[in-house]
Amino acid sequence: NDIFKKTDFLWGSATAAYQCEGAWNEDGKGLSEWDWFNHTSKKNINNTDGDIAADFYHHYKQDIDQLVIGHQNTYRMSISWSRIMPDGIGKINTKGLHFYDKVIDYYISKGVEPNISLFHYDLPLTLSEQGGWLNLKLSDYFANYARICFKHFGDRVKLWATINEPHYYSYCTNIVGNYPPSRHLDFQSYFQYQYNLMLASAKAVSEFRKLHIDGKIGVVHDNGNIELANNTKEKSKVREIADLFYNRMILCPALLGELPKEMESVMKLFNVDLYREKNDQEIIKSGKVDFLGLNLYNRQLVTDWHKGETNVFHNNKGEKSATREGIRIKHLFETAYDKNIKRNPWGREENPRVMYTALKEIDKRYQHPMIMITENGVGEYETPDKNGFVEDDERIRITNKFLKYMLKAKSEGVNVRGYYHWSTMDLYSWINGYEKRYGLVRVDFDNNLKRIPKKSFSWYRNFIETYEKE
Ligand code: BGP
Repeated sequence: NDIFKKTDFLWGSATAAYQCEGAWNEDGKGLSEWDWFNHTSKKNINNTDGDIAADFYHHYKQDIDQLVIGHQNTYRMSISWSRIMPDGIGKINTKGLHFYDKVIDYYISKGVEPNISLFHYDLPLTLSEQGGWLNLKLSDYFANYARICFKHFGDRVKLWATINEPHYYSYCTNIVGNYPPSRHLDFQSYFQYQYNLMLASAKAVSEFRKLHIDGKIGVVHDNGNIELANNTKEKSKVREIADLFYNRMILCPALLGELPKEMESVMKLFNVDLYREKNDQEIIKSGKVDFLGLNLYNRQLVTDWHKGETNVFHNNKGEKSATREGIRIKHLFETAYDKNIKRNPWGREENPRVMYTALKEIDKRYQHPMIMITENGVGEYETPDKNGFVEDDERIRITNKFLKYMLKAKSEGVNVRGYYHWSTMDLYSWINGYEKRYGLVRVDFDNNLKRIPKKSFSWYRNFIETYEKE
């Protein structure tokens, strides 16, 4: 496996299929849960969809060429399950396979290392109608789809991830309700989803091992640690519950091959009874990953529950009035509000130091795993000048801090081997459609999807160059 033969560190950027591809019904693609949600559901408050998005489906050469100009040597993307298997099981769509063949071959020909996630939220609609990730058969269906991808692309792709953010995906689907099929404060489904997703991940990892693919496979988690507010009284109780709530349903199976020891006792507090099967533990044991992908955006600051009913605070719109983002869980814990920290319009803390604290903590507690920062970035409302150029100084300022903290952790021995900026170009944001921008390259959605590199694009290129010279 020669991923690190040419370089000791991978520098790139990331996208996900639904958010950038468009071509939602082209060349035999089946519908995904997000197609349904954005076309039909009244619970979609974005009032837009990914039908065209950045139209990567027809612009991939241009986007990859641009990435190469930016000195990026890797690109993270996801495969749309319903493009490969329109119903999630059964018939294979060869045109779907062919599209990804073209993309993968193109960037390999340019010296860019593909990093492929098998699942980034866009569940085939047919499977969603059968109960989605609550259906116990899903993990087998996923393993089957994964095997097809490994067999087809495994001769070229050396970096794989099973599932993107099983925790956050479940949080949005089952607690907030802004992802399909929109359940609200449903803790039973929240934990069952994570459990089933990790079972699916483990089964896919086993398939990967059976096929002796010459590569590495990981799972992608969001954020990774929690911090306690200073005035927290019941420190160990809050820490244990919140860490299980946010992280350990994912990190323990992925990195230790076991379920969290405190799982049973914490589940009781939530009045949750997980459906499990006899040999699950064996499956999880054989599903340990080679690396952890970490999507790092913000800190989870928690404290004791004070008063009030269970509630979730989530600001999809990015309204300035947002004061907090997070959750209150009666009798257990709540997210804390730190007045001294700047927030973005979505109410999230701007706190790049979490890059250091999360990396150090995961390194210490989970046996020094190999880690890739699979996403990190800054969402903004942006106004270009008359030439379409965006001077995104805020993005540069904040990302620079994130990167410095990452390199500090690396210099102290954390085995972090890659960084992917979110996102390669502007694309669809799950929570704010096309208003919330993350790209290093602007996409003009009103003018032929024209691509114009932002100030951050050249800044990132220089950062990579300087790192490589040192
Ligand atoms: C992560 C997702 C990405 C991306 C990013 C930004 O959770 O993996 O797909 O969207 O967050 O989030 P948002 O667009 O909701 O601001």
